Amino acid sequence: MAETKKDCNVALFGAGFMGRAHSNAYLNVAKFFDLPVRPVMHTVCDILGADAFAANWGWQHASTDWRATAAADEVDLVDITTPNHQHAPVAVAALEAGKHVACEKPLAGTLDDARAMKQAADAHPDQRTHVWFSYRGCPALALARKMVRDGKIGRIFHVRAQYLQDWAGPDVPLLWRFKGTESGSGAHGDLNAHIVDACCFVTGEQITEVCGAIMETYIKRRVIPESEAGNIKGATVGDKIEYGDVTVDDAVSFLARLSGGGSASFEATRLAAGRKNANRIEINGEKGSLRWDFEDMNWLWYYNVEDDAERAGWQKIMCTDATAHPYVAAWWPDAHILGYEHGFVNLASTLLKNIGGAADAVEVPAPTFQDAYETQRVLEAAVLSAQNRSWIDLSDVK
Ligand code: SOE
Repeated sequence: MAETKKDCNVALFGAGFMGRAHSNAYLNVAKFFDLPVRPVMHTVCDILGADAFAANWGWQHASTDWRATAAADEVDLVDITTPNHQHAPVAVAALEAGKHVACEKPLAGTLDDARAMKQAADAHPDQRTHVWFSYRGCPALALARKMVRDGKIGRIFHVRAQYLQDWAGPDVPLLWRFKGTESGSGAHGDLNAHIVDACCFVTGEQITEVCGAIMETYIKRRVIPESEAGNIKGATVGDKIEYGDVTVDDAVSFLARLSGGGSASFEATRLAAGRKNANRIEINGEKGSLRWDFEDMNWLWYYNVEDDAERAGWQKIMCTDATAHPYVAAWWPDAHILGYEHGFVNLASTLLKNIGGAADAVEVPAPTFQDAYETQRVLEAAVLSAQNRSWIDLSDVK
């Protein structure tokens, strides 16, 4: 007789693109992973209304009242996918109400908000926190982390990371992602957050200094939309054409020093024509190199300096072997490849194992609010470096 698992009632905040990705994860995670708790899709809360979203995805209730939902006695886990400026108020209220809290990246739009979320998590140590840096859920990136930890590339000399998209051309309306009061930053918090997390995740090192940052807004005004459909290409413009100022960056690049002494470079942009979701990282070590590109997410490239000259070259590893690659045992046979949505299902399994007291069964760590706060400090250091045209020591960014 299978034991009855405790329910974990989830309240999802935000019914947009990430709301869909997380709903898909909760719908599927218990079907593919053995979990200590049973996720229940209890309530979806969106101030613009979520009745149709709830019906489509199978949420039991829909609400527009975020305070009541965050405090509801029957809710165990609050999961935040709202625009960045709403992360802190919801997360702090939920932690103070005794909930576990998951939140989309970046942790917040500003370092002040991120700090408040971290401090609230510190004040409630028995409640789990989790940040959806979803690319940690890609088996190939998790394998890269394992290979570094196993010493396969030795001492790290360089990390080279880019996150290049091209969706933000001049015809894209003034979405929340272009408003500093709602997003905090543009490509920087949206995309550099991912590759800074990936750098620390794969190398196991921290960033200690930042310099040479360039931060730019190329498209300074955009047409004000009539509505935003919760996804990047869904906004509509009415008959009345008005323009508003863009108050965030379109692109930010910067250099950094790693705690192991190596150097790193980061580039994020939404204006790299032809690059659709080109999230890529390369790590060069004393004994070899690793490189990964999300647009080929199932492959990891590995170069071993110890290969003899006649066959030296990059090895292309298909990371779908259930006996060797993280998360894959839950899914399909070799080379029946995974996609973007699987990263969220994989991370949801980690979240629910942590909540259910099975942290020892977690194969790949997901970021806590503390980890994501460290990433937010790096983002802030890059902004300061760009504004002051200077080197910034992370010890000066709290
Ligand atoms: C838009 O840049 C976006 O949706 C990001 O916000 C996500 O984090 C990324 O996974 C895909 O692109």
